[in-house]
Amino acid sequence: MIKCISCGKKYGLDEIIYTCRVCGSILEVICRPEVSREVFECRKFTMWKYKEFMPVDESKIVTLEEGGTPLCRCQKLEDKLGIELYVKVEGSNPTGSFKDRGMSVGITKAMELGVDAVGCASTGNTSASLAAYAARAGLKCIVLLPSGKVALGKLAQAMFHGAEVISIKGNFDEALEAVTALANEGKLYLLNSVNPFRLEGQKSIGFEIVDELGWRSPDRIILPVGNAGNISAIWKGVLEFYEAGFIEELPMMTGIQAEGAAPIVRAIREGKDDIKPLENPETVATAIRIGAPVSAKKAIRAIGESGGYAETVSDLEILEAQKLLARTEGIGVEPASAASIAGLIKLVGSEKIDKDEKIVCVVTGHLLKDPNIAINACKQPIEIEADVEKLSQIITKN
Ligand code: AN7
Repeated sequence: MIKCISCGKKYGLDEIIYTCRVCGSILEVICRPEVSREVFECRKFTMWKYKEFMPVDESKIVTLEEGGTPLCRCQKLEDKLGIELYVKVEGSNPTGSFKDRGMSVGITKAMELGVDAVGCASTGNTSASLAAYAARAGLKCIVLLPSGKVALGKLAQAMFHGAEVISIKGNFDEALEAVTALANEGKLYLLNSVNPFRLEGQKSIGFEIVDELGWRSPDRIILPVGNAGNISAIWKGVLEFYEAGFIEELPMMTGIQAEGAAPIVRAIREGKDDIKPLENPETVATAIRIGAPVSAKKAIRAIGESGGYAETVSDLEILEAQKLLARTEGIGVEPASAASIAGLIKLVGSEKIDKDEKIVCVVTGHLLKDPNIAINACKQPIEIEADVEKLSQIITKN
């Protein structure tokens, strides 16, 4: 069943519905399979390893074998920060971001419902992922992008997978409003994370983390927050495994926003249970350049219930963390993803995080998503002839 998170009104799993018809609040899918942990044993490591927890018909899934991403221990950063650190590398998904998990479930649901067109507004990754999964399913795909604010790799993916890409003169929040209106007119099936089936896929990040840690929860999970779907989804995942008796503890959910786009951090600091939309969000991390996060209520609840924390980081801190992760651990991530590492560094520095904590930072998208940022952050290559003498002079000098 689908249930309103505010008034509790229930809806059927086959209803096309994005917000509660009674109170207007956001919805969640209720999923309580009766299985034991042993059913997962010997299955291939993709997010479908946990298929009993996915509310779709498993015989008809649309998949690119998403999930099953690496959980890399980061020894050098551990030495620097004095904590136990693992990084969940979501850039290893088929289109290079965690969005693939949600799209696999979302597009499967779209097929079950028998729709012929899907759509979204996006800061980039959602559109790249939707375009690929819609192509695989043979569905028409329409994506609305904020003009001039989508990283090159993501734009290339959305266009190349055959989506109808429309550039909106406005920001993400305005694009989302427009596409939601189209969805409400029945012109397309909306696959932004307001669609609760998206989060059902993304909750598998939480499943995988505790599975990989030997059915133990880390003390804390840190991740970047834009629309706040992912932090809500991961919390839902760990909570479902906790309620199923698969794990005995829960992680403190810790959300990081860019200073110029931090309505959730502000709401939490003011003790509110929902945000006040921010008119002109701005950050170098274009993926999380969002002023009116749709899943804010769920995220604020997750952070509160788990005893977690919300913090902001500056654009400079984001770019420094991105480079640090790339150069000390070999993990290349896009700026938004580096917000989790920047947040970790800031919270260890301000002693909000204890030195004996076991921490998982989720890095959400691949470095190549935003090649311009990467190239502009580096010294440009020297161009010379292929002459051994000149070459050896240069490499010894450097
Ligand atoms: C790399 O693609 O919102 O808090 O339209 O691409 O669940 O929104 C992207 C979000 C973090 C934030 N990291 O996740 C979109 C979009 C990366 C992202 C987020 C996004 P949410």
